[in-house]
Amino acid sequence: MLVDVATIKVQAGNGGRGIVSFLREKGNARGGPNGGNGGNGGSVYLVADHNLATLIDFRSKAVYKAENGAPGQGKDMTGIDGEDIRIKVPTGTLVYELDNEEATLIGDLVEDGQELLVAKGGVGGRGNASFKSSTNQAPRQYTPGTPGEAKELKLEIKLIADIGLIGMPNAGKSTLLNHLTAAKAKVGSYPFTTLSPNLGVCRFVNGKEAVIADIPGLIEGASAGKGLGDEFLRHVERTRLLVHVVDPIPVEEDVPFAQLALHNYEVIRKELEDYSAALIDKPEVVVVNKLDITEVAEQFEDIKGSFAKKGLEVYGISAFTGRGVEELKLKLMDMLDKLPPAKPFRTAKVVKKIDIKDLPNRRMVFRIPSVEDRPIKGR
Ligand SMILES: Nc1nc2c(ncn2[C@@H]2O[C@H](COP(=O)(O)OP(=O)(O)OP(=O)(O)O)[C@@H](O)[C@H]2O)c(=O)[nH]1
Ligand SMILES: [Mg+2]
Repeated sequence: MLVDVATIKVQAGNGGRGIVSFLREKGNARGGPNGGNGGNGGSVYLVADHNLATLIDFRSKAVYKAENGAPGQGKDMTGIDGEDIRIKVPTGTLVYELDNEEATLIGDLVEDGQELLVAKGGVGGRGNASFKSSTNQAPRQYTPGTPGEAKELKLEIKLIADIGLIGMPNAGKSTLLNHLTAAKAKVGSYPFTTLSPNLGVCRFVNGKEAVIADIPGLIEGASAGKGLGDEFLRHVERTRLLVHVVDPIPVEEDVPFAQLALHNYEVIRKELEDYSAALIDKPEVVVVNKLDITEVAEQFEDIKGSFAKKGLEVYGISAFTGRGVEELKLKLMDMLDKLPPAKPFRTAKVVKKIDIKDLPNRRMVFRIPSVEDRPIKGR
């Protein structure tokens, strides 16, 4: 089964502390302050990679930690920055921050190589050298680094495709995908052959291409968990249009094809509606499949008529022989041309990397007492 949801923890590195140090060399007993600043902690980024298709790797590892910044050193040396880590996720991953059961969408990695900063590394503290001023020639102050951010994230893949194929099991969705694209999706004469989404690329006569997603079949009650449930619908949420594949062949002999086809269509529409308002409003092309079967061909005019009464246009095809598929392709090409491009749910922003100048709050300044400051014991 496709693993398309995962929960992970990310922990950025802490900033290293600044240190207190003075120049000590022969002939210069009271050298100036030279305690360096701490290094910045490493940050955690997510990076979209189209080579990945699932979130299965996230099941075995739960916490992703970036390195801490090193403390500052004498001789004005800044501590070494902790290394950032970049975690690869499939393109099409939505990232939610979890906080007390609440999930807030913080990014949507829709393009290959897109990066999202998910946990910012802590800032290194200030060494005493940075506190030197005309009035404070021998500062003994330093600041600790700030802690790195820690977050719990929910990752969720929503495939990025132009067209989604939906319909009941056995309607011929995978057969149609294979006909329209070079995909080799499994086809079977039994329901629920497809267990996880298949993708293919269709090339149109105008030279443009469209990504088509074929998802597992839906049945009545899918929104209540029947069959394989309706969670796969998330993979057609981003599509620009749906192709609803209708199987007109009745299981019971005496039901007229036309009546059954429309009934099946409406059952699926109800499931889409229960899933989300956005899906029911998506542009749709209705396709009646299996026109190579004599009875279907004979009753196609009736089928068309029953849909027309509801104001719906249908395309008759045989995904098996390819009949009507070229016309369908032209229709899809035309519709896609008029539809806006797929939009991400939220643009992933890469927050600027941290800078040592983002100095920590003044109140965090610590001071190492000098020898003179220390109370003298026993007096
Ligand atoms: N005669 C005929 N059979 C077809 C046609 N299209 C598909 N089939 C057959 O119908 C059965 C189901 O096809 P699939 O493509 O696996 O159907 P599906 O909609 O992907 O089914 P699920 O993955 O189970 O949801 C297979 O036996 C196909 O060979 C067609 O145009 N004509
Ligand atoms: Mg299938």
